[in-house]
Formats: sequence, C-alpha cells, structure tokens
Amino acid sequence: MPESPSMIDLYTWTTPNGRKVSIMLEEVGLDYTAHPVDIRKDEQFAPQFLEISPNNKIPAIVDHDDDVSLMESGAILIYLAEKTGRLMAVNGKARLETIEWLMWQMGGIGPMLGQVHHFVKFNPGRAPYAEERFRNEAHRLYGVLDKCLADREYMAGDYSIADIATWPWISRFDYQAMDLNEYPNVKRWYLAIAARPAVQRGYRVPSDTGPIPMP
Ligand SMILES: N[C@@H](CCC(=O)N[C@@H](CS)C(=O)NCC(=O)O)C(=O)O
Repeated sequence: MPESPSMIDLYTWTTPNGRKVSIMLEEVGLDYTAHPVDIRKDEQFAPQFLEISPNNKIPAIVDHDDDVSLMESGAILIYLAEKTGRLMAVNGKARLETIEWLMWQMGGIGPMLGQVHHFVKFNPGRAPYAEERFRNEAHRLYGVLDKCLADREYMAGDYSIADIATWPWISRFDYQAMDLNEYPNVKRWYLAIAARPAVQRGYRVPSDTGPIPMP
C-alpha cells in the first residue's frame, strides 16, 4: 500500500464510514495522508489492503507513530480519541454514554441505513418487503436519535465520536428518502455539525464530491 511521511496513513473512500475517520482526524488535527481505495473498482480486495483491513472494507489506518494498524471505523475512532484525549470523556458515565451511542451507530444506523441505500435508492421496486422493512427501521432509528437529542445538544452531551460516527450517515438523508423536517432535533444537530470547519474539510476526503447536503 502507498505510504507517506505523515504520522497516519488513512485508507478511505467517499462514503459515510470513510468520512467518520477523516472528520475525526481533521477535528483532532493529527498529521495524516488520505489514500483513496476505490470500492467501485474492487480496490478493497487488493492483497496489500487486506493485510491492514482483512474484512475488505474501508476505512483503515496505519499509525506509524505507535506502530498500529486498524480496521473498523468504531475502533479507529476510539483509538484516535484515546491517543489525543479528545472527543470522548476519559472516564465515568460520560465515557460510557459515548461508547453506548457509538455502538448504537455501529450496530444500527450504519448497517440499517446501508440496506436502505441498497433497496430504496439503488434498487427501488425490486424487493418491496426489504424496502418497507428497512425504511421502517430508518424511521425508527431517526426517531430514537431525535428523542436522544431532545434534552441535549449532542448525542452523549458534549460533541464526541458518537456524533462523528453518526453524522455522515444522516448526511445521506436524501438517499434514504428521509425528511429532516420530521425530526427537528436531528435537523438542529445535523446543521450544527455541518457548520464545523473540520467536518467540512473531512467531508471532502479523499475527494470533493460536492457540498454537504442541506435539508
Ligand atoms: N463496520 C465497518 C463497515 C465498513 C464498510 O461497510 N465500508 C464500506 C464502504 S462504506 C466498504 O468498504 N465496502 C466495500 C465492500 O463491502 O467490499 C466500519 O464501520 O468500518
């Protein structure tokens, strides 16, 4: 795989899971180089990439500073938060809440909204049962997020890796045929995060696909 003189090599693509890590790296200001892995061309199956990401998915990082190689966006976010002491409380209830909502993203938002993209956006009309099932699940998850954000600014109180993991998936609300106006707390949270300069920079990695979608 290409390496660089940067502290961290990030292997990524212009998808929600990839953007989680570029946004995090921009937020904490670590020196990194992004290497595109074009999943439309099956570059994720290259033997060199499989050595750092055996599940053949982006994102993955190599941190030359600590001699660490990692796949799985949730694990990478926790690693970077612990390395920098940023965006996750170091102990107590606040740390647990951050991990709780991060795991909710990894087990719910990511896999379920990913299915919505496949069935609702890319293959409409081919599997009505799946379309209905995953659209219902999307509405349920958006409702859970809206309720979570009713009495707090960010998912775990302060802005954290839970928000960084979730926001890029919500930025595909148009793929999911979701109307953010139905979820006013999600909309307020979405716009606040979209306004962050680090998020705007991270969103454009590894290439600029256009502006952040606005509701
Ligand atoms: N649980 C993984 C999911 C990563 C994932 O699904 N990556 C997609 C792009 S968003 C991918 O690389 N797909 C290529 C493939 O499935 O072959 C994570 O959070 O890092």
